[in-house]
Amino acid sequence: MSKLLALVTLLAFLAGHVAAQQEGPYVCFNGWLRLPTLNPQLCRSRPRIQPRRLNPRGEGLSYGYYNNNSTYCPSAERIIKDAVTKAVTAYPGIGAGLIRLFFHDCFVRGCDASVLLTTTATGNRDVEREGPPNKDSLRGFEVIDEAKAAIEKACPGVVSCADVVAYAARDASSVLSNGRINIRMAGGRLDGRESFANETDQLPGPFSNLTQLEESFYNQGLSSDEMVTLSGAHTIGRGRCNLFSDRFGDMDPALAAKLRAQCSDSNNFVNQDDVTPNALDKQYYRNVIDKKVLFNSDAVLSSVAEVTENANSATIWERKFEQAMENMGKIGVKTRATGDQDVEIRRVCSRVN
Ligand code: HEM
Ligand SMILES: *[C@@H]1O[C@H](CO)[C@@H](O)[C@H](O)[C@H]1NC(C)=O
Ligand SMILES: *[C@@H]1O[C@H](CO)[C@@H](O)[C@H](O)[C@H]1NC(C)=O
Ligand SMILES: *[C@@H]1O[C@H](CO)[C@@H](O)[C@H](O)[C@H]1NC(C)=O
Ligand SMILES: CC(=O)N[C@H]1CO[C@H](CO)[C@@H](O)[C@@H]1O
Repeated sequence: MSKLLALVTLLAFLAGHVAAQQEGPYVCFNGWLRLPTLNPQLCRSRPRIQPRRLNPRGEGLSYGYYNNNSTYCPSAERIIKDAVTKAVTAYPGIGAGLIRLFFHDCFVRGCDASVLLTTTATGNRDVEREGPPNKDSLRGFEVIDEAKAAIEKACPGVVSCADVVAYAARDASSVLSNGRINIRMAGGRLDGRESFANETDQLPGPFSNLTQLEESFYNQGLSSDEMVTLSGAHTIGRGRCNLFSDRFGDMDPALAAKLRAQCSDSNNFVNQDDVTPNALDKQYYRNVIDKKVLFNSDAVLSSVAEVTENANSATIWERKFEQAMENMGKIGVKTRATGDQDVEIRRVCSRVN
């Protein structure tokens, strides 16, 4: 009976997205849809586009970028840190939101704050925020906006929204790990002026298998180990029931029973880590081993050796997480050094200048 219910819910969920899917010729939100049988008419795979590894080493980024005289705004990092600390202390879920915002920004068009736009230079409103992985799911925008507004008062037109997102993810990681995770985040990103919902199909989804996860990170210039390391962020924040309600049978029975009860409405959210829900810690890896994770994309990691290693050593995972977050912040960045066209320092993060 409940299996039937789950199936009906799933099909209803699919129906919503299948319609959107037919619009673009090549778009297929593979990992975000669990198509009962993969229908090639609905879901033609993208032609193997060249992975956007335009600037893999983050050319043009530097530490303390806004302490430099040509881009001087020495209060910027402090303003962001204060805004993030205040918001995350009051409501830890916002910290999870900020860390995920950074990931979703960097994986689509590089870390250029394209995820924040509600309307673009070409007047497009079908922006990344409207894409299936983001809509009604991303959070933390108001913290970015608050920090940016304060920075604009202190030094107008100097600090990019892309850097605000990156620093906010760093600071949220520090707060949620109780100071154990300290990412050396470089600055110097410029903001993009375009954003498209269909490009969010670059993001791996909860139904992705191991090959698909590895491939999506590889396409961004990140290794399989970095994929496993960064997945550890699922030790905080929330997940929506309809993205895992087909998996109760594969979970730890006690947790499955608890989640079933919390999932009376398939649109409900539950904690990703039932053990230490608001701590950015290595508990995620223990949960993978114990079948206490929500998504298929988490469960498939159980075959990976690094999971055991991370589960057994906080410092090993914490140092790798710091490095991998820094590397994620280099994906496809546009900087003063790269000579990209159509970039700017946005005044308001949700719209182009
Ligand atoms: C490996 C592939 C990944 C997949 C398939 C994936 C998928 C998901 C899904 C489905 C959710 C729940 C969203 C919702 O129900 O609204 C989620 C939440 C989250 N993800 Fe991931 N994710 C991945 C990697 C990452 C990475 C690399 C990070 C950051 C380093 C990250 C950070 C988070 C956080 C913090 C949340 C909770 C957000 C909140 O509570 O607002 N994820 N992810
Ligand atoms: C994505 O959407 C944009 C604008 O809506 C469109 O021009 C583009 O062709 C689409 N891309 C794909 C791959 O469908
Ligand atoms: C400071 O700016 C100069 C000139 O743009 C640049 O060459 C230098 O690398 C910058 N230093 C830092 C730390 O950003
Ligand atoms: C992962 O999914 C892809 C696409 O559906 C499929 O071709 C592949 O065989 C799957 N790999 C594994 C290991 O299940
Ligand atoms: C790094 C650097 O050159 N800093 C200088 C920037 O400008 C201020 C005031 O103009 C100087 O005090 C700093 O030494």
